[in-house]
Amino acid sequence: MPRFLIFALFCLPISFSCKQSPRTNNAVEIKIPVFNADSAYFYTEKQVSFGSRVPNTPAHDACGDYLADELRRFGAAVVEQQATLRLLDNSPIAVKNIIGSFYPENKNRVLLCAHWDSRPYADRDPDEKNRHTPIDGANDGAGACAVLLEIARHVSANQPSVGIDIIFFDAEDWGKPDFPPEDKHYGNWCMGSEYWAKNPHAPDYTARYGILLDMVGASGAQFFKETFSSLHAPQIVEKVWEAAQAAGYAAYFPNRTGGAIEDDHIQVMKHRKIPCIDIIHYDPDSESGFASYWHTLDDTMENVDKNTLQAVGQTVLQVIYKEK
Ligand code: AHN
Ligand code: ZN
Repeated sequence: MPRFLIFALFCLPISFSCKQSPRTNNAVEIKIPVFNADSAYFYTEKQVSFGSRVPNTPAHDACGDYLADELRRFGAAVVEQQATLRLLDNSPIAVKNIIGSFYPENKNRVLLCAHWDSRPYADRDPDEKNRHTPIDGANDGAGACAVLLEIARHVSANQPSVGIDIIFFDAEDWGKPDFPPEDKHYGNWCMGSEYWAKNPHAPDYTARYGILLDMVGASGAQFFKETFSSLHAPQIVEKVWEAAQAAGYAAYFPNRTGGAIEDDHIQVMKHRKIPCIDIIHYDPDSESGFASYWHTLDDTMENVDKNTLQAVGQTVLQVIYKEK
């Protein structure tokens, strides 16, 4: 047999196999971690166990220390941004935004955020005598922070292609109460995120995009496409709803329009110019739009469902581990 033929025969299978091998041969395929809802449920319970996390109370400060310590335990670089803000009666509230940065050397960043404070009054409670009592905020606050802590645990163990910043915003829930306020001892929504967005923990801080979680733990919750998110960050909305489908949670993320909610994502977009969406349990067809536990003494652990935490947590993991 001529030498060139032997050479050609020897090469053939190799050239075939080369053609068939994927182009991304040397790129490492990143596996999507499995979100653990038991762990998220535990982080929710832990926050609630401190008591209502209302600024200027010991429960608030103790829970803030817990959240910052957990982020540090997962290896994040943590900034505890403290500020004194003022209510309408000019009384001071000591607030703390808690920022945990993973892989700070990576310039391609994604911001994940939630508020960690709880509402100082159950102003939507059916029983009038409860309306001045602070809420547990198991869903309205704690559940979303818990999902982010569980994501932090995975991000620290398995490096995604993007760097991740997790921000727990304070003083989100000081909006004007539903009862006629005798005094002006209340503030605005989103006071902590407004402060951070105007005074970021790192000068000129930016990220490709942000995802805000708000009330992501209730049984039967569904997440509709929030209107400000769809208007100002439509690609991120699509990315997240497609990720939910890919993760098997399309039923939790229907292709439907929700309400237009003033929430922390507005501050992030307005003052930091980072497109940011809000994953929020809000149904425009229901009476208040929010679930019946909302801003009542019923916002307790009994209304937290591991399946909902799982759907949201796994969807967000799907999004960040699919990033290049
Ligand atoms: C408004 O009701 C305008 N925003 C509510 C945002 C919120 C309160 N999220 C949780 N608690
Ligand atoms: Zn609230």
